[in-house]
Amino acid sequence: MRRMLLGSAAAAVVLITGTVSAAQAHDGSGLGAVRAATAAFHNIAVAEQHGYGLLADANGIACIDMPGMGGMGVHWADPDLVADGQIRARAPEALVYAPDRDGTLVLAAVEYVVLRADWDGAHRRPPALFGRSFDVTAAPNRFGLPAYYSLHAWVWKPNPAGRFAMYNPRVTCPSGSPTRHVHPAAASNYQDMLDLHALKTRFAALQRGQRR
Ligand SMILES: [Cu+2]
Repeated sequence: MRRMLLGSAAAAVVLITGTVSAAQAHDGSGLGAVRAATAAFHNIAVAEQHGYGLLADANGIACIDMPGMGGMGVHWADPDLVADGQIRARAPEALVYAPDRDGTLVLAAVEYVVLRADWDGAHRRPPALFGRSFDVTAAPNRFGLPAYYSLHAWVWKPNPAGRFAMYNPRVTCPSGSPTRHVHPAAASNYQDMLDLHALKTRFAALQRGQRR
């Protein structure tokens, strides 16, 4: 109980000061700030109010797993964040919810995503957060995306494979679960995000042209 009280006191300090350094003092890695920034998103409705939407792969599969490695779970992603070409610790591009025993989705991880072309066009080094370099997913991939960088951080559910591993052996996607496969119309997909991204890029180019 005492530990719990101390823990919530530290969380309150993070909320009050809102600084990354306070959070780093809290758990030594800056992950406390990520928890503080995403705590409200345990409620999926709140996440949706903040711009996150259910995401499926090119085949409409929502619960992402990899036989032998475990699962990620179901992603809610913010297309604006995916398309902005930036990485910010407290604004993850995706929230990852793992189905619990009765299929209820429980917030488990956050995921940072940036397209490789966007990042490499503006930086000399690949992206890193919390002292970890991002994973690279080549194209073609199940999401129909061009190559992208991503980093999972299992801030809400322990991952025996590692805090920043892509898959969590404790996450499974039950085959009968309604969250496993969704009707394409029910979820956005990365292609929509890319279309949005292309639109924004064109818009930015137009604005630059007008300023000249
Ligand atoms: Cu993921």
